[in-house]
Order: sequence, then structure tokens, then C-alpha cells
Amino acid sequence: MSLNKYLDVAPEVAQAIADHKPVVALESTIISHGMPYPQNVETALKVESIIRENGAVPATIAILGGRLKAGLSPEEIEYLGKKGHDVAKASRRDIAVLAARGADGATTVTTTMMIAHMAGIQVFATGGIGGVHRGAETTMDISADLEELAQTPVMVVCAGAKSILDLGLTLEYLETHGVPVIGYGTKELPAFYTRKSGFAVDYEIDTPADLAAAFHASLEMGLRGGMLVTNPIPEEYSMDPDVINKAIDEAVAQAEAQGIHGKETTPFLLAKVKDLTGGDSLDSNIQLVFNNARLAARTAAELVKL
Ligand code: PSU
Ligand code: MN
Repeated sequence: MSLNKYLDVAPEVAQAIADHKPVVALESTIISHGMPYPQNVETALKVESIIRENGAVPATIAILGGRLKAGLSPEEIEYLGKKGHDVAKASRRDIAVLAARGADGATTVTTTMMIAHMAGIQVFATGGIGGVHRGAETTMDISADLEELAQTPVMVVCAGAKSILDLGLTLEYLETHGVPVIGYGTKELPAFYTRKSGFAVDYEIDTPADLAAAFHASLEMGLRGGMLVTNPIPEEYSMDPDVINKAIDEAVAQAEAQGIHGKETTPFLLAKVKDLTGGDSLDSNIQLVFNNARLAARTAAELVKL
């Protein structure tokens, strides 16, 4: 049962929301476009189990047969992972047409936030968010994720942003749109594969209870937007900055040389970085998603107490 006629909330997720139990949303573009098969499916299933171990119910989000789904079965996750890039990457501008056509879509941070909010889910864990791309002053390539953070009240727990983006411009954009950028246990914005970026976050917060308190205040005040929690990759999985930055620079140069643009840019860069680092970056990527799932579940568990 749902207020939104296009939305299907899985029974376990609907029950948890009705009982005021913690729920954590998860995106599906990371499954179809962010990682190769079969690691994508293994990771997605493991993330769900980590969320359960930390006291919350997972709700992986996607569009299947035109239905906006909050909560997928393992078979549905396998289906999305196997289809990979053949599933449409669905951002805000895509979902109406996909729904009307009865098509499938892998949800980005943007559409995962939208569907989570429709379903009544307040906390969402992922790997990295989209942002302002390098060279955006001429390409105008700015991810819809930033707009969504500005207007949809969902907490997004990520590992910062990859330096495939212009991190400084991404922070400026978030500031303009009133999105608080929190560092979990750090004053510095993490850069996904590495714990440091050279850029400061707005606030350091050190416990899930304090994260929940800050977001609760935002919700109670009726502020429209979300909150971005950046959680540094665990030290033991972080990458050598020189190695990863060299791979990123090379990937950006190849994208430019090949004229890659629009929605293809981010998936292209992610795949290239993975190829250029011989798969080391994939291990780091997987571990940081696990780390974010843990923090999101613990924060969701604190939020329901408030
Ligand atoms: N950045 C990552 N990993 C990802 C993505 C971005 O490090 O998987 C995915 C997310 O789904 C994000 C989307 O919402 O790419 C952003 O795409 P674009 O830059 O086209 O808005
Ligand atoms: Mn883009």
C-alpha cells in the first residue's frame, strides 16, 4: 500500500517504516554501472547483510517494469547486476518516461533519494556522489545529485567524491544550495579512494547519535534539503594518492579525447579508473561501501529514537 501509485515498497520495508524501525536505502546504479558483474551483485547482497547486522532493514531502490521499487529481492539485484550497462541509468529527468513505458532503470543518488523520500526512508548509503565535473565552466556538466541534495530531505552517507570531479567547485555548489557537508570523524573532505582531499568540510561530527541529532533538527525545522555525510575510507583500504590520481587524470584525458559527454561521462570514468588500476580500486570501492553501510545503519538506528 502506498500513497504514490507508481511506488512499490517491499513488505518488510513497509513494516519497518510503519513500526518506526531503522531503514537504509541503497542505490542501484552502483550495481549496474558502478561495478562489474559478478562483484556488483556480491557487493550489493553483502551490503544488505551488513545493514541488517547493524540493526536496520535494507531497501535497495530501482525502477523495474516501470514500478518505483523500494526494497528488492536477491533475484532482482542479480537481474540488475547481470544486465549491467544495458539497464538505463535513471536520473530525475528519466523516471517519468521509464514509468510510462514500463521500463527498467538503475537509480542514481538522485532518484534513490527521490524514491526513498516517497517511501518514507530518511537515510541512504552509497559509495560516491556525482558532482561538478572538471571543466564544468565550459561543459556545464553538473550532476543532478547536487540539486537533489538541495531539495530532498534524505541523509546521504558516502565516502566523499572522486577527483574525477572538481571537488572545490562541488563544495561551492553545495554551499550555494544550502547542503551541509559533514565529515565523519574528520575535518577534511575525503576523496573516495583516499582519506584526504585538501578541502575542508563544513562540520566534523564523530558519532552516529550526533549525526542523527543534526539531521533530526533539519527535519524538524522543515528544511527542504538533505545532508551529505562523508565517511573516509578505512585506512587499510585507502589507495596511494599518486597511483589513483594518475589513473584519474588519464581517464579524464581519454574521456575528453573520445568526446564522452552527458550521462555516459561518469560510468566511463569509473570503468577506466578501474581498468587503469588493475582492479585495486574495485577492492577499495567495495570496502568503502561496506563502511558507509555500517555508519548509515547505526545512524538510522539513532534517528528512530528521536
Ligand atoms: N560516483 C561514484 N560511483 C558511482 C556514481 C558516481 O563514485 O556509482 C554513480 C551514482 O549513481 C551517482 C551517479 O548518483 O553515478 C552520478 O552520475 P552523473 O555524474 O551522471 O550525475
Ligand atoms: Mn553529468
